[in-house]
Amino acid sequence: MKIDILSAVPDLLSGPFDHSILQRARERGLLNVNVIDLRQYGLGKHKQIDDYQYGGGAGMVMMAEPLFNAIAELKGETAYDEIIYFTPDGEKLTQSVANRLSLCRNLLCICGHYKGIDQRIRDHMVTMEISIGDYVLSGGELAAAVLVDSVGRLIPGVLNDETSALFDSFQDNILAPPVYTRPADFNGWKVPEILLSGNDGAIEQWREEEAIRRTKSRRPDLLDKA
Ligand code: 6GU
Repeated sequence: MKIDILSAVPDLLSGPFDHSILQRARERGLLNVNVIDLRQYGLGKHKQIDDYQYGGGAGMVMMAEPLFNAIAELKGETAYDEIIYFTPDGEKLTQSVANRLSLCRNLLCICGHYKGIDQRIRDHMVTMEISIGDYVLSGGELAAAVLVDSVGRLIPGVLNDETSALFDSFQDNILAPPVYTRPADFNGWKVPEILLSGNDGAIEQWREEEAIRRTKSRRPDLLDKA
């Protein structure tokens, strides 16, 4: 999968994809992330990309023309499955949205700043609008990083048996059970006896019970969907 990210602050995206699972995905050629600097498409000698909003009000709006030119050029090179704009009024990013996007070939992500982007770009060029939660970020870059991480790890071939997504929290709307590693006694804090028993059936049953208990107490809203 290729994910292109159009941003006025590309530096914000220089670190997050260089580690762990996403790094492996990139090394294996399964994920290719490109950050494109919107400023290249800025207008005039100052490479202007934002302007005051019509009707008055505080805050700058990202102009249609630089965005249009950037998106048009990128679309000339790549057939995108979705052109995604990150905005607090978008569709909430859930595991099911991530699952769906992980099957795409090419995505273009547009990161807004200031008061957002000119509505005409949203109306005519964007195909999907995503929010990562009910709070306000100062720009779409961190949301794009969240999307690349949540989607990238689901690309077929990225995870192996050990890191399989099948047992993730949310994959079936049940939270994951608690996990432990050595030592079995740390500071007198003990690992549940059952996990040391070697009884695979009993362990599996314990994990299921704990997962459901955790979901009931922390996220009862999920159980209605499970
Ligand atoms: Cl996707 N963008 C911005 N700017 N703020 C957000 C968001 C996105 N999701 C939640 N808050």
